[in-house]
Amino acid sequence: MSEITLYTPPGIPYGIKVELALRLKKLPYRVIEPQGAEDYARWNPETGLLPVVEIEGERFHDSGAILDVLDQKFPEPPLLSPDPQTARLQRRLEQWVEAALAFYWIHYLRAVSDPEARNPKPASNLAGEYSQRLDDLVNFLGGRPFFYSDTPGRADLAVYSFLNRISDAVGTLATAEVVRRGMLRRHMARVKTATTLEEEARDD
Ligand SMILES: N[C@@H](CCC(=O)N[C@@H](CS)C(=O)NCC(=O)O)C(=O)O
Repeated sequence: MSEITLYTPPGIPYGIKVELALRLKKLPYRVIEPQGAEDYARWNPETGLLPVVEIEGERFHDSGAILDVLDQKFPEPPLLSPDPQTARLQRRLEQWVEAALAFYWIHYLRAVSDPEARNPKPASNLAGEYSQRLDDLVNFLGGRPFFYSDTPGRADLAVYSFLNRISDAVGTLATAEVVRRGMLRRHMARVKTATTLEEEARDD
């Protein structure tokens, strides 16, 4: 079995997305967290961003590109539909989620690192916009168990990775917004089940 190391700070959506993909594929891995800014540059001299994954001594960066590599090296289960049109929709949704929801993470991180730099927008506006993004997701899901598919793929992992820690980013009301949308709540539960390792399920 390949030796896989995931370099990521804890709790960031891009790192969670990669970790969920490793779990979905039932690949053993270890996680190493950065201890300082120099680790980012050392592990990813090209862009200085994490996550980075090392497989058999070779390093890959950018969560989307990492998922492509995982699919090439470990095809089962695939993270994209075999139907090219569906695969395009899944990739597009992954990109949409990261573009649409990253804003809320940035807002949160700014507020944590520098209270002076808080976004001047009233919180209610932010919550309203966020709520609309969740409605968009419900519409994209339609009646399917997963986005555009009956099996979990990279779009589902992207949505889950942003929404499961969203209360950290926008406050606990944000979690309530997810919970009150039954379709999203059940989708999150399905992704969680699909990425829970057997030994963890036994411990519950
Ligand atoms: N597009 C990249 C984004 C990764 C990213 O933004 N990582 C952030 C953590 S959330 C980072 O490493 N920031 C360090 C920095 O900006 O110096 C991906 O999908 O992996």
